[in-house]
Amino acid sequence: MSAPQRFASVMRRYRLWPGQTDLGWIVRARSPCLASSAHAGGGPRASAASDDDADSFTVVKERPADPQVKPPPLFKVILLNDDYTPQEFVVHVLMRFFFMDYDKAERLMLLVHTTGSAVIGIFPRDIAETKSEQVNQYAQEHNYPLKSAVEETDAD
Ligand code: TYC
Repeated sequence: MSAPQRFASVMRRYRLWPGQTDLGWIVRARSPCLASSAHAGGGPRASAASDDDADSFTVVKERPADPQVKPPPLFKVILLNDDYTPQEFVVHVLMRFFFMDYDKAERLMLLVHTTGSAVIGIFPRDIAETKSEQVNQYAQEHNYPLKSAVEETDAD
């Protein structure tokens, strides 16, 4: 018996079929070409799987994505303008802590300078808080009043 035929017979014996929902789990063959042959009761021999390829017969039960589980919330790091921090220092901070190239850092610095504030990055909470803290501490160490803040993004 070929690998696809043996797979089809296992699937029939246990009354499994590809995509079957079984107590909230989805039954799937690991090899897609074997999975499709299960319906046909054999079908063409899978070219990629040999007869003694044990993996050919692995039936994977996947738990479907739980619609109740939301992705983790994201947080904005917002840079605030002030009248004293030198522009070049702000550019340097954006390059150092946010890995921006010079042009992007300069553009964002000018946006903050002209509008009062701008989002300079969006991250999971702990990363956003760490980056904001790094900016504020680094500015303080250099005796500049530069400040950043963290704000949750709108959840939609
Ligand atoms: N407004 C500052 C100046 O003119 C420059 C500056 C830009 C400061 C952005 C803070 O987040 C800032 N020197």
